[in-house]
Amino acid sequence: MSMPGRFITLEGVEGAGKSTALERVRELLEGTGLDVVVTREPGGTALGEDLRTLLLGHKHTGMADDTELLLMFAARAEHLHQVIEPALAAGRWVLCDRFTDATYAYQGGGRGLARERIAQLETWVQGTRCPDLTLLLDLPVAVGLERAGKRSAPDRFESEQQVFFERVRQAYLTIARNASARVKVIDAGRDLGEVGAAIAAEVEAFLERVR
Ligand code: T5A
Repeated sequence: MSMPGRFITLEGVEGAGKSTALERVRELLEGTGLDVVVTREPGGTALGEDLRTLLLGHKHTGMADDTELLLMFAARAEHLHQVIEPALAAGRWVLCDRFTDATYAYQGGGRGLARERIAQLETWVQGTRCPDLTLLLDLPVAVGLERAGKRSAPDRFESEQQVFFERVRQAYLTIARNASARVKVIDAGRDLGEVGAAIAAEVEAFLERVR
């Protein structure tokens, strides 16, 4: 009998190297013959990508924190209905660039919204669905911002001050401490080869566990 689909997410502060890591994880999974759906949040559907444009663009710079939170979950509801749940039900693996941990980190840690408020939406939108494995790429905020800054003009989140990202980072690390079976912290401050090797070790350990 074939294995059921699994849900893997990648998280980290700006410039942690998620895009690079995502490709590495995809290669590793596909290398073992798995059928992988690669997607991202906010986004992953036509409606979600439009919401992403509203969330990351500078057109609505002063949107209320609650609005931002609700738009994140609106995009997530669509993503779950259209992409994630159907793929998992069909036995495919879903590899997602950010998910609800990002909401706890950015809207919770960064913006200061109450954890309970986010948890209510999480239950409403996701039921019991949550990732089976999360790789958290951690590195000092200043290093990440420098890497991200070399790449493109800052989006609405990247325009925040360094202290915002310090809170985001600490929120992520708190999640990792409280959910250590699911969330694996990767030291992303090292060179690409070392980060890639650490990622491979975690993915291989996960494959061992679920097979
Ligand atoms: N958001 C998202 C919320 O607030 N709440 C939510 O619920 C969700 C889901 C968009 C934004 O939305 C927010 C968080 C975000 O601000 P995003 O598209 O994931 O999310 O935005 P970014 O964090 O900006 O993601 P990026 O893909 O742009 O950044 P990456 O993937 O972390 O960085 P990457 O891989 O492009 O690397 C950055 C640069 O560093 C180099 C790369 O070559 C690249 O140039 N690099 C390294 N250099 C040296 N050594 C290494 N080990 C390196 N690894 C990468």
